[in-house]
Formats: sequence, structure tokens, C-alpha cells
Amino acid sequence: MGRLFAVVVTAIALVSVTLFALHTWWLPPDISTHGGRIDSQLNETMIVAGILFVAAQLALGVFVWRFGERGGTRATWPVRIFPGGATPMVVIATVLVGIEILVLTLVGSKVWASVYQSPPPPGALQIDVLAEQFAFYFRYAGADGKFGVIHPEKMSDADQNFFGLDPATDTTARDDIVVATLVVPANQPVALRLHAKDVNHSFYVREARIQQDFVPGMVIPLHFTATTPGRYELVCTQLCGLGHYNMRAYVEVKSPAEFGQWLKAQQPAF
Ligand SMILES: [Cu+2]
Repeated sequence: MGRLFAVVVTAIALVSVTLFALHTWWLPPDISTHGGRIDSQLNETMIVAGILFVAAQLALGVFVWRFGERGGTRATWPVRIFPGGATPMVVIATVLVGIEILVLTLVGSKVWASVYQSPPPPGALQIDVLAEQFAFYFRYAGADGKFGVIHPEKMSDADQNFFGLDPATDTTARDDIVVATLVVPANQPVALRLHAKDVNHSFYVREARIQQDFVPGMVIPLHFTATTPGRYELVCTQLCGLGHYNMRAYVEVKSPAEFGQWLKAQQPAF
């Protein structure tokens, strides 16, 4: 049994590493300007963690093969030949893995901060996003370039007033455009403001390498630049209720000219 287990452990390790190395199930192509940095960070993490994974699994296989069937006999190799016995070996392994995790964290947090904690480029197109159980809505400022003020008590799905606007008294709200698909121009920075009406939701677009939670009571900024026209799925990745599985929308990236035409053709919300 011991040797069979050693073979199975080794085979599982090699097959799973091969699947990763061949990119059998891999990320969709990146369509954002920042995604290259995220992808290379992910690759780095995969390679470093993969080497450790294979080394640990192969060592496990070797130990089980050599010592698995000697019931009651303690393993003496390589503890006996390692200077000082088991303790320094365990300490060294722990320190090495600790350094690896710290380095990945420090390097990775720089990449993360460059995307999520940098200000949007000047001139970015402002779009408001509202998440609620179980839909997303997107708001453009309209012809006046100004967003109407949000009044949470006026939010009403029945009146299709998803953002809680008050067009009767707020003139800036009257020409706001509210749609259920996020349309953005290619190669132009987009600055989103994320609002949650009820519970936590998340804004996740695989191809744009963007994932950011919505938190009720907070307005969370998120900016990115899409490079490739197309239609991409936006999904909620926070378990937000019974309809969570079905909470999604689409991001349409259009050429700047097509985007301009699309925006002109939209009717104001009121
Ligand atoms: Cu949700």
C-alpha cells in the first residue's frame, strides 16, 4: 500500500503541474492596460509556488516509498545526515517559505496598489455603478457633464429610479443616462464609482483583470483602461443572496467613435 500511495502522490503532483505548465485551463486574454502586470505577478507566484509544491510532493513520495512499509521503524534519513538533526532542517524550511511568502506579498502589493490605489488619469470618463440584489446599473452624466445627487430614500426599482435621483428639483439629474450594460470607449481611461444599495457585491471582469467589492455606505473608486473592443461578462463575486448566481451584466468596449454615437443615442433617464 505504501508504495502504491507514493506512486499516486507523485503522479497527481506531476499531472497537476503539467496542466498548469501547459496552460490547459488558463486566463482569458487580457484586454486592459494594467493587466500585464497582474498576469506577470500571477505567473511569478505560480512558478515559485509550483516549484515548492513539486519539491514537497516528490519528497513526500520518496519518504513514503522508502519508509512507508516499515511499520514502527522511524525514518532516519535524511535526518541523520542533516547537520544537527531535524530541528535546523525544520527551521530552515520555515524561514525559506516565510521569506518566499513575504517577498511575493511585497512585490504583489506594489502591483495591486498601482492598479487600485492610484488616482485615475486626468480626463477619465466618469461612470457611476449601482449594485443591488441582483443587478447592476450604470449612470453617465448626460449632456451637462454633471451627475444628479443620489437620494437613497428615492431609490425605487418600481419607478426604475435605481440611483435615487430627484429630477423634479435637481436639474443636473434630468439628463443623466442610466443603462444596464456598461459601455466604455477603447483606449480611454474610465473612472467608476461603485455604490451598493443593499449588501456587499463585487465588480469582476476577468478579461479586464479587475475585481473590486461594493460596500453599502461607501463610494469606492475604480479605474481602468480597456484596449480591445468586444463584449465581456461582468459578474458579482460576493455571495449576496439567493439570486447571486444570476447577478451579472456585460461590459461593451467600443471604438471611441462608436462609443460617441452610442452615448448620443441614449435617452435621458427622465
Ligand atoms: Cu451581488
